[in-house]
Amino acid sequence: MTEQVKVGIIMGSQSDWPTMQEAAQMLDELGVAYEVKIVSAHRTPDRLWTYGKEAAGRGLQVIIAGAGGAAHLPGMMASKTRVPVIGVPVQTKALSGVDSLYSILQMPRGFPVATMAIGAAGAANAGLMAAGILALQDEGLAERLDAWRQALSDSIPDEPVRD
Ligand code: RP5
Repeated sequence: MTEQVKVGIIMGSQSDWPTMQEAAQMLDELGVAYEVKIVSAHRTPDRLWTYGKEAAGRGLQVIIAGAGGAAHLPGMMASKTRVPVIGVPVQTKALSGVDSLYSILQMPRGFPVATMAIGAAGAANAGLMAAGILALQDEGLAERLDAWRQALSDSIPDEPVRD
């Protein structure tokens, strides 16, 4: 039997993958099944519509959506599904990702997107956030996430290296 995929990682373009792979790697590390798709608010609006319409019925519990520039994907996805959407602002050349951040962050009341930091750290944190949500109902995952967090804390030295 194949494992139920509970996390959807979507992005506006192939060019977002180097950033969004950080979310995928985090889910790999924590043993969370996910799918990865290119879904663009502007270039494939019908795909966005269908993905959002079917998300809850397909058993998705969290959607991680990354986009850059006029980054409407996370917000539009949040408009189409009640499945929680975590937004990742992809860093851009022209405006360093502040454009992406503001596009994703400033949602109107009623349709929230949980917005992460710009770029790779934001994508990695999106993976951790998705895992944290799923861990509320998955003891094994909760233990793995606790262990991951502890290992990170343990890796931080008490004092800086002075050269
Ligand atoms: C957005 O436009 C994508 O999310 C991407 O970050 C940005 C640029 O896309 P490409 O022109 O690289 O395909 O829709």
